[in-house]
Amino acid sequence: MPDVYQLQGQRIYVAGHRGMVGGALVRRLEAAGCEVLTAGRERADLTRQAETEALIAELKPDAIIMAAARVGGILANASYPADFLYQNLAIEMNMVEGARRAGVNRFVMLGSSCIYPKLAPQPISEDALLTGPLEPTNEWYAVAKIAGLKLAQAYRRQYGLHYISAMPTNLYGPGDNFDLNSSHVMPALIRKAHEAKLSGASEITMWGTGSPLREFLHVDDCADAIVHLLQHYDGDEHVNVGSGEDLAIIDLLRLVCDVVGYHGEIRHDLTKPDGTPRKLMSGDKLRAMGWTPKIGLREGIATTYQWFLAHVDATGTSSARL
Ligand code: GFB
Repeated sequence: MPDVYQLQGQRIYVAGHRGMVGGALVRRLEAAGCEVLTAGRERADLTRQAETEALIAELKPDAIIMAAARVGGILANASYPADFLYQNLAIEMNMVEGARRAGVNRFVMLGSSCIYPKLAPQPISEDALLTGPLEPTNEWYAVAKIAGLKLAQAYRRQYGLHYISAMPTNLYGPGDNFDLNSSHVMPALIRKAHEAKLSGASEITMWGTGSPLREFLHVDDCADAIVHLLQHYDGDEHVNVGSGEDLAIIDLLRLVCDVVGYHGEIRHDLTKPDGTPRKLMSGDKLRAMGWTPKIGLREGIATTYQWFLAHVDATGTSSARL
């Protein structure tokens, strides 16, 4: 595919560089020969308009990738609806308007597969957006992410800016949040299996029935796809970023236990929600642009477990990027 944007030597601001996705983007862009710009929360609180606009005016990047967000797993989403809606809307609005004011011509907005209706036909193609009711456990986050992609579209239409949006599936990898109350399922299961192995526990407890199906993508593949879009895509519609394969959560747990080396019984905590029954995205649009994922699920889990062993201490807090 022809390039719409040459990366080499470009100054690219990665918002949210301390998060799992932002960290992966920094690594990927540096490998591509970009000058990567970052700014921590101590320099600017991105939920504050004046601070965000001043930061972007000062950095004056050639492009921005928006990986800053309030994120979390199913329980965090359901427990903090106001935070997930307000903080994400504020960050998106401040970043997009700040970018326009500073004359930033290229911008990649990141969303999530939860933007689609709870019962969307599978695999979910981009045009399923806004065709039905959302999954209640994360509708607040989903509404904010839908607003984010609409902001990018609106700024393209009104101002002629090259703003695009990417919608990643459930991500995992180095730099993930391993806190059991706020994390997504993958880091939670890695940690639970590891701790069960260490303590010699006879059983491990997962949330819900284990029957929901989820698609997982390693964060390094996700960063690679986002950079691919920055280089090759300049369209109005958002683009799904996934692995193209899903599995039941119970099978994910079996796989994680196998990688970690834990062989106990599986128990279910049915007081915890299942969430949406299935959300496998269609990756046709991105594949047609010449991108495919490279990291298999077992391999990705194994390297993420190695990262967990090296960086997360006994209290579950990480020494890096969390
Ligand atoms: O990854 P997760 O928290 O979020 O949960 P979603 C996925 C599935 O794993 C649910 C089950 O069916 C959970 O009930 N699960 C089993 C567990 N054991 C555990 C556990 O120990 N911890 C966790 N967290 N889950 C999120 C959205 O939805 O997906 C976000 O809430 C975002 O907004 C993200 O869109 C991509 O996949 O259900």
